[in-house]
Amino acid sequence: MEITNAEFVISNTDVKKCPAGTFPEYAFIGRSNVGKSSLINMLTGRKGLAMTSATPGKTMLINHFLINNSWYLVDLPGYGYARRGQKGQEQIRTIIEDYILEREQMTNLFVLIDSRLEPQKIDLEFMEWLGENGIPFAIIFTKADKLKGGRLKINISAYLRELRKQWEELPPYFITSSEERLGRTEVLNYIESINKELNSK
Ligand SMILES: Nc1nc2c(ncn2[C@@H]2O[C@H](COP(=O)(O)OP(=O)(O)O)[C@@H](O)[C@H]2O)c(=O)[nH]1
Ligand SMILES: [Mg+2]
Repeated sequence: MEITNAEFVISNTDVKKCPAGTFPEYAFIGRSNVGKSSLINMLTGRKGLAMTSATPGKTMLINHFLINNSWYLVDLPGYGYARRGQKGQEQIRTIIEDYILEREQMTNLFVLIDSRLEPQKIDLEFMEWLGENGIPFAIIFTKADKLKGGRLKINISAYLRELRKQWEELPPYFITSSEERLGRTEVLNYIESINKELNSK
């Protein structure tokens, strides 16, 4: 799939104010700094797209981008950002949970994981929560270009090994680098295959 059109539609904190209609939504989430904005820009091929909503103070928002006039890419607030303080983090949690649990158009969630790091408790617990609530998700390992030699493979294998302790069947996963545009085709094809499946129903 090629992205021929990408436009910012709306930012808000209230799931009820998200766009009306039935277009499927693919949401992106992860810890702050995991590379979410960069990935969204890389996937859409629009350098400043995710930045339009990344001005300070707006980072707690649900951002909708309409892609090819047929589906939405949704940028969710990053979780686990200690500098926001306890109250800020709880507000974020409510926004995220409301969107994920209540938004019927939410078709697939992409959970971004920094490929350089060991499995983090916050991410594992978040995915466990997704499983408990039957939320369809896939993993996107980010910043693959930062790992040299065999390190990338070793880290991904270790991560999958950790996941197998929790999951009988592993979620789909993608390895990406926004810097090198790695994984772009794979992620977009995955979205396209789900869109096709939805259209055929
Ligand atoms: N080398 C490299 N750096 C990246 C990549 N993706 C993001 N970064 C850097 O990581 C930092 C955080 O990225 P950003 O997209 O703002 O993360 P966000 O907070 O999750 O939206 C920035 O300095 C980016 O330039 C990547 O694929 N490769
Ligand atoms: Mg960002």
